[in-house]
Amino acid sequence: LLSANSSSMIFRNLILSSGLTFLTEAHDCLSAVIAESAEFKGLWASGRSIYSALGYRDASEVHWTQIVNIVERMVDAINIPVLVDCDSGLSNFEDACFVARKLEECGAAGICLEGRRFPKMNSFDGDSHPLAAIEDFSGHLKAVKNTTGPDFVVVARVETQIARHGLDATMACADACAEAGADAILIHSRKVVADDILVFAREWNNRLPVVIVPTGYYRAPVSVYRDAGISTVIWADHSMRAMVVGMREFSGCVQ
Ligand code: SPV
Ligand code: MG
Repeated sequence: LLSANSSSMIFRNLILSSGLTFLTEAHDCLSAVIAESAEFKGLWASGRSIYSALGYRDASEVHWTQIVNIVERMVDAINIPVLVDCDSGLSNFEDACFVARKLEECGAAGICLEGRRFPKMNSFDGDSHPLAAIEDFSGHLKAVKNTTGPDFVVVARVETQIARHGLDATMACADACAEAGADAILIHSRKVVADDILVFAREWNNRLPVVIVPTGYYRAPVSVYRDAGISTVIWADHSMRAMVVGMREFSGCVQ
């Protein structure tokens, strides 16, 4: 069993390393164990997949204590670091630091926080994506960094491209996240091609490691990410998708 400190340290080294790291989604203990045995170096505790498994929408409908319980079970069963999808904090601003600390205490290696208002909606749902003001988001990041230990990894997820705010807004948001002490930038896009991500990576020039989620643009070969200097790729909901397909096949409901 990894101690909370060493799992954060291992994860920190992974995202800072020059190679491309792949994290895959896990939503419970079993999917975490399977991913570890497939030799993934780390896991993404995906909000969307955890909520689906519990029968909720990806819209902040699950109480944060449930997330902490699930992450704790995953961490107990494996020896690889877990990055927890914390949406816009899993709670209101006042409680968000407390939630981050609880996740650190239960052995998560880090959390990802996105610049949205609570309650959030999934980036692939609908067309309206109201974001948090940059000062609120960076204040939130700063507060979480001040409450958690020095190795605990805080990934800032920039959603400006999801909200179609353009490159200037994206760079301004990423700058504010870096100044607030974020350890990496997750730049999200729902496009089917990787161009927005690649433009950002070029402009950003690895000021902090860049994390991506190629759910829409999965056809881009991974060599493109390597060449762009991307740090980490998250396969964000793939175990859940595989599970749904497998169960549908078994139960004969594939048409
Ligand atoms: C998740 O897996 O919950 C994510 C990634 O946040 S996405 O669904 O692509 O927004
Ligand atoms: Mg999510």
